[in-house]
Amino acid sequence: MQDYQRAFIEFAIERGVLRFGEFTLKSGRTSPYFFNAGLFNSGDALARLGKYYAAAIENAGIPFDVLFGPAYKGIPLATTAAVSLATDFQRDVPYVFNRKEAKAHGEGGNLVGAELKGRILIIDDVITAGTAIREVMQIISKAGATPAGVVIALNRMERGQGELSAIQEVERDYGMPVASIVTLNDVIAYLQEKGGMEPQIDAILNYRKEYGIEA
Ligand code: OMP
Repeated sequence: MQDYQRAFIEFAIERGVLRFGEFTLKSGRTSPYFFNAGLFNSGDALARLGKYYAAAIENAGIPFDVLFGPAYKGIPLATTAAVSLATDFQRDVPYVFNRKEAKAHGEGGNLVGAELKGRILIIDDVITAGTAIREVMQIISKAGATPAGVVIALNRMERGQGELSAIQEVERDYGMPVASIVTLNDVIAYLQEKGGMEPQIDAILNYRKEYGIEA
């Protein structure tokens, strides 16, 4: 684990974004932890979050032309990542987001920002079973753009339809890489390093046995 990844986990726990307990997921699974990116809910938190996304984008080295933030949660994520790429990494890249309802007046359509064309890097929060990201892929293919990859905050490392993880299935089906700031393995390693979190670690390991992949 790199220093920025450890710092990110600490930051997420500090902000209450990463929590331990009992949570029902979109997929219906009952999880002993939850990552709520909406709780990065102040100017400072968002600025710091952007730096972590930008570091993960740089680290992943995925060639792309435009950042895309899927509505709603992806919008501030892509925005703050774009700001950090410009200010911390001297890379001024265009970004675009969608609205969920098409607008018939004014500029019209349901895309705001740069044109959704070329190689698109999607910025999102979490992938569990891969349902949300598959919906996003339809927006990109409808626009005639090329998916370059996805960067998320947390890879929960959960199984998809078969033996592969949901993320590996997305990578296979769309022919693009999915990178993350941290993975569940990083979270487990962090908790083990920190100590005093054995019940939470046990619950996560049990959950991983049922829904997770080992890799
Ligand atoms: P999938 O569509 O199953 O991949 O779930 C991903 C979505 O679930 C995310 O975009 C979130 O809206 C939500 N989610 C979280 O935000 N944090 C989590 O830790 C887990 C989930 C989830 O419900 O699986």
